[in-house]
Parts: sequence; C-alpha cells; structure tokens
Amino acid sequence: MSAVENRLPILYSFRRCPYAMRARLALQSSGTACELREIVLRNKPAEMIESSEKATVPVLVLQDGTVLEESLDIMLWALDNHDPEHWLTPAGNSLDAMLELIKRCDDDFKQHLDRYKYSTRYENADPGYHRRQACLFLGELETRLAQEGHLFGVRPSLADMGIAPFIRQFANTDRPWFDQTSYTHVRRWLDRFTASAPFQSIMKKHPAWVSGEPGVAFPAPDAIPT
Ligand SMILES: N[C@@H](CCC(=O)N[C@@H](CS)C(=O)NCC(=O)O)C(=O)O
Repeated sequence: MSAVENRLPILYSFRRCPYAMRARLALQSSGTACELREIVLRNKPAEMIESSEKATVPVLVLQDGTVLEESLDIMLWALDNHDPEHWLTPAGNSLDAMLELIKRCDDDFKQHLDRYKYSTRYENADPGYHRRQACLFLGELETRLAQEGHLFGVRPSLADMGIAPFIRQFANTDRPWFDQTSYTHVRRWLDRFTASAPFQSIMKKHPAWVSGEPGVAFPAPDAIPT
C-alpha cells in the first residue's frame, strides 16, 4: 500500500483489537479515506495521547480537529456520511434495537469474555463461570441468526459488524471447545465473517507507525464497496 500524502482523517489503530476492527470495517464500508497509524499498545505514540487522553484504540482525528475516541462513534460517524451497504437501516429493524444489542455485547458479554480469556489478570475469576455467563449472550445470537442468517435480517448490519469481532475473540480463546458447541448458527456466521473479503482486508498487517513518517492509506481501494 502506498503512503499517505494528502491530509486525511487519522486513524490510530491496533490490528488485533476488536474495537479497532469494527471501526475499520465501518470506515472501509463507507469508503472513508484515512491515514492509518498502526500503534503498539505498550508504546503509544505521543501524538495519539495528545489527541485522546484516554489513549484507547481506535481514535479517529478528523481534519477539523474533532476527535472520535469510541469505536461505535467512529462507526456511526462514517456510516452517517455514507452507508452504501445499508448497515444502519436493516429491513424491518431499528438502529436503536441494534445499538441495544451492541451495548449488551460491550457491557455484559465483554466483561465475561475478559474474565474467561484473561482469568489470571482478575482476582478469583473462574473462567468456566464466565464462559457460561458469556454463553447466555451467544444463545441469544443463536436464536436471532437461526431466523435470517444475520443478527438483524438477511444481510449484514451495524450489529453484525460491531459484535462479530468480539465473538471471534471469544471463539479463539478455546477453539476446540467452541467448535464442538451447539451454537451452529453462530459458528457458521462467524466463519463467514472471518472468511469474508472485507474482514480479510481490514486484517492486513501494517508496520507500526513511526512519528514523523506518513501512515498507510486505508481502506484499500479494491475493498471499498461500489
Ligand atoms: N470503549 C472503547 C474501548 C477501546 C479499548 O478498550 N481498546 C483497547 C484495545 S482492544 C485499548 O486501547 N486498551 C488500552 C491499552 O491496552 O492500553 C471503544 O469502544 O473504542
């Protein structure tokens, strides 16, 4: 990929972060040209911290200096500008309903995911308990996916793209276990998501950004929906 020459929104990102994944998915779907700066979490660039004191990825710095420092805000900003795949308007469903499901993923499910995946980082965390609790959310997704193949209808929406990166993280914590669960629709949905061209494209590897150097042009032109 070529280096960025024009002044574009700057996206501070970390390839493996599920929050950054969902932001990249929306920026790509909306065709929002950015300068992507891949960061290393243990050595965050001063420029990123200057823009966003809380210093979590993703951070999007717009040309007018506005800073978006929540992944969902980045998704909504990008898709409000241009939403060619209609992620914000699933047939027969509302944005509010999608936001409600995403919130439950970000709050309750993520809390159990962290205590399952990183149980040693939490005092007295029982990974088995937290996996069972997380499965309540999976059960709900299973019911939804059994109906029409995606969380809110027959095609991917904001909810699928906002939630799938976290289910991927959950699945990869113990893949042999996950692969033998009865969540067949969730497993198929996740497989389709991870094998999809848009996901493959946002997961391309980039070297860590070096201060003073241009970042990388994102998204790849051939990954932008027409
Ligand atoms: N609510 C934030 C959460 C972002 C977040 O926690 N990102 C993690 C990486 S996955 C992070 O940057 N953590 C800070 C660190 O590890 O220093 C969002 O939706 O953007």
